[in-house]
Amino acid sequence: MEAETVKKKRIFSGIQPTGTLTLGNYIGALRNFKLLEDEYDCVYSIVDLHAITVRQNPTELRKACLRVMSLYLAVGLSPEKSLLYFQSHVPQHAELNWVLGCFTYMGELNRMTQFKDKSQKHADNINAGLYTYPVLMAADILLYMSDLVPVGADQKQHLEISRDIAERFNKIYGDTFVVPEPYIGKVGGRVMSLQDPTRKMSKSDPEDTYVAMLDSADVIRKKIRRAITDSDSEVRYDPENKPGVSNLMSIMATITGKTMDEIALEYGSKGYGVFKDAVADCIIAELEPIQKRFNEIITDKAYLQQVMTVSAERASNIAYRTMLKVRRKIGLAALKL
Ligand code: ATP
Ligand code: LTN
Repeated sequence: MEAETVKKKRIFSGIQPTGTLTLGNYIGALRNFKLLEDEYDCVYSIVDLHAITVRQNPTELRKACLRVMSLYLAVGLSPEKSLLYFQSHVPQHAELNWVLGCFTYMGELNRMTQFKDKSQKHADNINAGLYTYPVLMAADILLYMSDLVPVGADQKQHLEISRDIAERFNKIYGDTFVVPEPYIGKVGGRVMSLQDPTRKMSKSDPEDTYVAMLDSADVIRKKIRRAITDSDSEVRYDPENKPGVSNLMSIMATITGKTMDEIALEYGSKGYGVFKDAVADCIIAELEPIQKRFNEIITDKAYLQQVMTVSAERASNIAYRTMLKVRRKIGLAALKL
């Protein structure tokens, strides 16, 4: 009997092309994208429509889009194995966004903590897109019948609303969407700010609060040395009382694969200076090869264009089929050309 080919489960995730990607984006998301690439059928988008929920400079946005695509490729994602494309190149994202918006309650959106945070940060531009951002995210995920969504811990609430929308739709119209599961790393799901380790590291905060994936070795070392710790000098994992040191330990643990106990044993009494240098060393060793590949890819515009075109076409085929099904289920008249 012929061996049965088992269909791989599907992954979807996305990163916004805003600012510069940080170590938080890498550890919480991009690194897992690569780790999961062989086991799953992966769709990785650059969610440019989400990016415009805050005001962007068009020239900067265009550059950031190509930077994120280059980083996808530089971490080793393969355009032969995975789809690497821009959200705006597949118009069905916006179409499904509208449909799902009609199945989302304002009460649900009112509870979203990211909306509350971003409204505070951008008080002069609290627009409707920022408010319905989670609906577009649900559309991204559900459009591809995704089983699993690798994200940082900050996106857990958005994943929950995506699941609720999928379940609600399925209940009304019968099985239509796959209800997605989040994939959040046990360690590294929330990398904290270097200057305020009680808040998540964020690319829209001041420079010294994050390590950028494209920072030079010198800058990385400087930022880690200046990271806020505590007045004690023991390297011990205790996120509540020692959030700064615990954050650096988590970073080291995800990159090196060492456990917290091993790190504590190795650096426990050596003092923060030695420990911080070791943390900087492992970040630099991890990012340097990525940066080298990035510098080659970013200048190869023809290659970038080819990857985004081929992937967008393949993504569109999947998205088109989902929308046919959705249109039929909700009772829109079929257009036969
Ligand atoms: P901003 O900081 O401007 O709000 P962001 O970095 O949170 O942007 P995205 O670029 O869309 O937003 O995030 C991409 C991925 O990186 C998401 O899966 C998100 O959960 C993850 N991520 C972002 N920051 C962190 C962090 N500090 N720790 C772990 N994962 C993170
Ligand atoms: N909201 C996410 C980015 C994002 C996303 C997605 C992540 C948009 N669509 C779909 C996973 C799946 C953020 O990190 N800010």
